[in-house]
Amino acid sequence: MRRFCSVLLCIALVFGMAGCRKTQDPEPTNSKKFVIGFSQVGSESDWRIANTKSMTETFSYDPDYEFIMENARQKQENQFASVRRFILDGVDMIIIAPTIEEGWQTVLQEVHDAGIPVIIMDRSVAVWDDNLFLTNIGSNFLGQGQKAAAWLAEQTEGEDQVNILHLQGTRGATAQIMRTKALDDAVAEHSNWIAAEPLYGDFTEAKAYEVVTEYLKENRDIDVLYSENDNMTFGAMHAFDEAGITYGKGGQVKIITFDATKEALQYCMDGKIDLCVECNPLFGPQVKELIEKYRNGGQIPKQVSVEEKIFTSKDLDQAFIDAREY
Ligand code: GZL
Repeated sequence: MRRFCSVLLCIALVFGMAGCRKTQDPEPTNSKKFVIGFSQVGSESDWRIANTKSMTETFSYDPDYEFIMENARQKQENQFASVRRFILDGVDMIIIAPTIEEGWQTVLQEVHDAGIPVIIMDRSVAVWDDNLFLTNIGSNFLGQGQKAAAWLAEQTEGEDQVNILHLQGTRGATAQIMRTKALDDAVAEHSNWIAAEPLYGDFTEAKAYEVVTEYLKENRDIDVLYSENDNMTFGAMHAFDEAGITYGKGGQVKIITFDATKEALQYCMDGKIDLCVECNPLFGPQVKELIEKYRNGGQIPKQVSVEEKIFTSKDLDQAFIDAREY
């Protein structure tokens, strides 16, 4: 009998345990992830691709974060739609790389009213209340243009006339506004500098090739190309080649370009581009540092800039270029 009871007891225990297992609470999940909604300008340039890679690598592999990126394909209205979706999703933070500066007041006020913090990254926004965002992290675009102008002044000292072809990026983007301002200020200071009506290349290689090809049909008297990003420069170089216009070391046209991507640095070392002005896209880690500081209750500055340099062929060698991340 005793044996029978012990067997019954074992059976009861086994079923009890099973039942217990079935009713056992699920493992407690780890603490809630910090959800970031990121509205990116687009994929218009090598610079932008590198910037997206830096942000994605910084946040997507960190278990503490959920990173949602939406590509606006260079249209501000797509960014507004993304930001409003992020509000509805109840994200913990919104990061915006704005296509252009104007037009953000209303949607940033909506984000503010929803109590979601915002980081403005890369370019800036023109709003009358800078409490609508935590911080603006990006380059000193005016400083970049001023470095280029100072270099050009040195290179053209004593020349009677310097004819400048100005290739502008996306009109209204901070990078375009400030790189253009630097050139306009320098032209005003140098009576021998003549800048033709700027061409509009929208930071893309295809658009730059198109507008420069058209321009060269009527104008060939160019001494300098001031191109507001590398991809537009590559388009212009293609157009110069087809028109038989030489450039770089010993060529007709001095080329100044912004971003300093690997391909541009290679052209610079090979004597095809005269000056590369660095614009650093790799600030994912810096953005994460700012967010961690914010999450720990720290104060973060309203403006954070990134370190950048200028390069001519004498600053470059193959090992340096190969080691570059973008
Ligand atoms: C600069 C960035 C610009 C790059 C271009 O921070 O906004 O946009 O110079 C990119 O290559 O398209």
